[in-house]
Amino acid sequence: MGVERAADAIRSMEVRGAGRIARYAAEAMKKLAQEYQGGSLEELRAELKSGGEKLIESRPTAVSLWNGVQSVMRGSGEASTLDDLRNIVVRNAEDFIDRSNRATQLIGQIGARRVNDGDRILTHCNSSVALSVIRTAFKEGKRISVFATESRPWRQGLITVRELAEDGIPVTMIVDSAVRWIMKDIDLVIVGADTIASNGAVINKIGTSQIALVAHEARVPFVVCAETYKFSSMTLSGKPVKIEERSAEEVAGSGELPEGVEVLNPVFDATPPEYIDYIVTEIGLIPPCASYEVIVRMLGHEFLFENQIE
Ligand code: RUB
Repeated sequence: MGVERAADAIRSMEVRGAGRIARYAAEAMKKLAQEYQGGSLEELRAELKSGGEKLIESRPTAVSLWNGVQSVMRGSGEASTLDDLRNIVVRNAEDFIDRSNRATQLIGQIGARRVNDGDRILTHCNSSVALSVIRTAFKEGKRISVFATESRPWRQGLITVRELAEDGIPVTMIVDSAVRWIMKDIDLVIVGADTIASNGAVINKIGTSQIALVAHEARVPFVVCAETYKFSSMTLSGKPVKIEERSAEEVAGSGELPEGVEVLNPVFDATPPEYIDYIVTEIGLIPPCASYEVIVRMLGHEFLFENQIE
């Protein structure tokens, strides 16, 4: 798997979901370092830099990708030999992947404590960490059931219902527009995140903010599950989160629309912090207003400002 191929797989959504793409990018950087045939430290450094940039550009919204690549490259500037650089990159990539997998498990355990026996849970799109909470609660013997949105246009809801059904978890699929209708029967909403801004706003699959609004109206707790590498230090240094727009063909096939009709296909939206009850991370359950603290504690001021202010 070359870096170009890995970036294509992420762009085309062959590999998708903020956590998965970050681990996949880390693996691609590791392979690049391991398979480099040349003998020049500077050449490998340049290849890693351009490879990392290609991976980051492949999906512009998920900061997990940026944080994943940064984690792989951390300390690489100090390498004085080719072997040093290779070892740093390989070790960092393996650490990042391990940390990410471990975080998914921990979030499951922490989040499951807030799931009650008999809860009817609504989830949106397909989030591995949100599903980790649901699976853990189910394994603990809680008799839960899940409502999963279809998540047009890409229909990630089909992946969610398949995964839950395979685990024997009772699951019902609904169309996205049925969310307000079903909310009266829901006890808890659990979703994932692609990016969390320093003010606690959560960027996740398009439609998440509507669900949060409806949950707020119905007084149903709205919970976000996210590893700490989904928090964006870039938002702290003032950079807005770019919302990815994908092609019109994902919404309507060719010939389905009259001539001249345009299609807008934004694939993520931002849920304001006031609609979020809490965020489940691997370092604990936090209120959205603690996002600033998470960013600073995980990455540190020096890292933030040395790397992000040009
Ligand atoms: C996936 C999506 C998921 C987050 C979190 O969008 O919005 O909720 O990425 O997923 P897409 P995870 O299908 O466009 O990538 O918890 O698995 O990281």
